[in-house]
Amino acid sequence: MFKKILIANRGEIAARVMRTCRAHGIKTVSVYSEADAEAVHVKHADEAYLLGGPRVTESYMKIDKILEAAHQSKAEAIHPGYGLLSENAEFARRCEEEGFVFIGPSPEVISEMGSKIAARKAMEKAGVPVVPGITRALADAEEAIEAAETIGYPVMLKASAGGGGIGMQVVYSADEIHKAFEGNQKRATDFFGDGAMYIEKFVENPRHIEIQILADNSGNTVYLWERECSIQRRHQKVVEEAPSSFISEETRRKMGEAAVKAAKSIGYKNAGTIEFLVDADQNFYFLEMNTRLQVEHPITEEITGLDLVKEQLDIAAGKTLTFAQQDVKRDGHAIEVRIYAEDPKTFFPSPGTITKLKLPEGPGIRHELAVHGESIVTPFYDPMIAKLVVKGKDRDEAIDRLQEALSTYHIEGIKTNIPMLQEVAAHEAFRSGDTTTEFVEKYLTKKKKKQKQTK
Ligand code: MV4
Repeated sequence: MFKKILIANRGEIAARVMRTCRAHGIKTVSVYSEADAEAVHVKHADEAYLLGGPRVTESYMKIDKILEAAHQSKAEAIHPGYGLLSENAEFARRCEEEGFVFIGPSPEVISEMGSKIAARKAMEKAGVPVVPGITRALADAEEAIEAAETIGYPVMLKASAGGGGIGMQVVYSADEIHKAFEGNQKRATDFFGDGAMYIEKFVENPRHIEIQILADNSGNTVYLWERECSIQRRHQKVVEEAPSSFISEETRRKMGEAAVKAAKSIGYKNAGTIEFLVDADQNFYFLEMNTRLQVEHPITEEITGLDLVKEQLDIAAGKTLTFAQQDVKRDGHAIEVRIYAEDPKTFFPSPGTITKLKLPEGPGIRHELAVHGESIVTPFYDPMIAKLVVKGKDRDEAIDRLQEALSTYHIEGIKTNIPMLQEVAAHEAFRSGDTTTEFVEKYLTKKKKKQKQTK
């Protein structure tokens, strides 16, 4: 096992990775920006190296600076966390070239899954169901219209380099493609430096269900069940749960097996997630693969009893998985909510200084924190400051615990989205499991309007 690793990230995920390291006697090296000198990930590390200015482009995205810190500290491996450089194939390649183990899949696989067209192609080849659509870059609106006629409207125009909704639009007619194509292509070019566009049939009111997999270097690949992450706001996940209350045991097994097939076919190594859209009839379609540990990984840990970071470290160190598919447990129900420093009414980020932090405690409650009692929440980074993870013997108990925990969660000094999370947790549509991707639109925005009207 590694003696020392560098964590090329910040906030709660850096602290999370360090917790596992500490538990296993691995020394930790953190990197930080000028804005993060007092941050949790610096406090928790054995060593810390300043990268540069507060903006991520001056610090956490600086590959050369990070590798310099890795050399100086004599770290053996680098954990990229999520976001930032975690799905940057060049970073993974540079780590390897300079003699460090990148804790993740190969640069080739990161690159292949980073292109949604290449990923679709790989999945078609492997026999994993993809959304009906076309698997090549469209030159212009005319080509897109031609393709759309064969698929049938409505279709979704997507950027190959996309994700997170950028360069993506639903279109209902040739006329709309004419209007939408160039704008989305330009946005994709501006954002990703890649304007390749493709189209898929639009799946209406789907669920977003993803499968966690682990793959070692000896050819063993297992699935660790699913996470349902349908409740999102502007492509930002808000609530995630495991298991999904929607899919049948048969769909669960089929999706798990499809995910393993997907991972094996591309030579995937380490922890990864295969995202699927699931329609009302439980048909599932590959959407994309995330080649990193995800924000919502704790709910999988809660139901399986595994430490996913430990599994990542073991795999990266060349160890063989110590369990097979039939040994993977599934116990109880876990829910994660993301606590954002944002105004609950306008949804704008709410930076500031936390003056008081009082956390709920009790059975089935877990915290992943990016902040402490006197933290400064700067405007430079993702406004997610904490994750609250609850577990119960079943979904009802988990929701009860979530409601109780949210009602006693106390943060002073900044605004948070806790009121919105409480609204979700208390909603009968959430309790009944009507958790499609349209949840926020359908239940929360309308309710607000009604409240206004009755005032
Ligand atoms: C879709 C879709 C419907 N049909 N693709 C959103 C982010 C990006 N990764 C893919 N997304 C979607 N792709 C087809 N063919 C609907 C969405 C989508 C969505 C997906 C998961 C969770 C929330 C969502 C919210 C809006 C749209």
